[in-house]
Amino acid sequence: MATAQQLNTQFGINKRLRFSDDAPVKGMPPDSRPAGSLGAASGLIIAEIDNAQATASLCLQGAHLMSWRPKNQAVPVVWLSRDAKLAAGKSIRGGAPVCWPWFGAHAIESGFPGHGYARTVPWQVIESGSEPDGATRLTLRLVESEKTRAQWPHASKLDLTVIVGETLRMELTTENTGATDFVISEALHTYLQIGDIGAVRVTGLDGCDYWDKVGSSTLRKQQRAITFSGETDRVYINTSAECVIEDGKLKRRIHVAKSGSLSTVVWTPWAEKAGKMGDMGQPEGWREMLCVESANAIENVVKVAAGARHTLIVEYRAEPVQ
Ligand code: TA6
Repeated sequence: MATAQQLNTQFGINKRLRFSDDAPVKGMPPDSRPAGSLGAASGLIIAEIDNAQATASLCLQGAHLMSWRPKNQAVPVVWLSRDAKLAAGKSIRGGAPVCWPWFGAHAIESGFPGHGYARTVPWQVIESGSEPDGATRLTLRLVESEKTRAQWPHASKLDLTVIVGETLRMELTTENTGATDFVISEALHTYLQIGDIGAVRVTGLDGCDYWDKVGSSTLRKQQRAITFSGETDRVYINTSAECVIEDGKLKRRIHVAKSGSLSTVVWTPWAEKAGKMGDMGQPEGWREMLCVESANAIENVVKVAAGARHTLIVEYRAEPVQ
């Protein structure tokens, strides 16, 4: 794998895109760096983006965007747990984990990692650049190995392009490079930062069917906006709708617009589950995050024909509310 110095030579963009193995997480208060974020200790490399419009950080393992803060926002839009840990082969709590080539538990192998392996294996940088509007673009590709092929015996490529500016755009492209069709489920499992879970509502999914995963999985229909008063774990199906998180405490709206995705997952663990997870940040970090995930899951799995490509795209935008 390339070193930070080699990556800076090949893909760095002045001060706007730098690679390091010991980077503070941009957009997060200094005292909230993820535990173990001394990359040198973990051996992980982090890309830091700092342009006129925004700051962001991304761990090359998992192509895991960890934070994003537009410079017109005092508070980051993508949440990272204060207890997030950087460690080889381990998922990072917060940011935008890539769930692929399956979402949730593996359909057959209970020993395979939940949400697939993409978020815990090395990815390599394949391209970087600046957009005409000044946003910073970075594209990474999952590095296959015997381990990945043991869990996913299909010839494929997986690329993630992130475009960091006043909006955050993420494009996850699956290419079937083999001779037989395959089926994936997937998600950009993004943790968004909110003022307090009791002061937000999510609009855009009114009338949509969803699988309620709290307790036994039950099919229900959404009535009006989503508000939160307990553990909420829902997979909305057959919807390409844009969602809006309306944050009454931070006085902002976060727009989540997507294409190539027919499922939207809405999740908060609430107190008891958060306490068991142990890395949601003390004392009540879970109250300051809400997952709105752009996915293809359950009824919406995707068949990628031999030689074909499929791209899931999501764009986040934050705006103040008067
Ligand atoms: O997307 C919601 C969910 O599937 C929840 O059921 C919960 O398990 C969450 O993902 C977190 O999963 P993780 O493997 O990142 O701890």
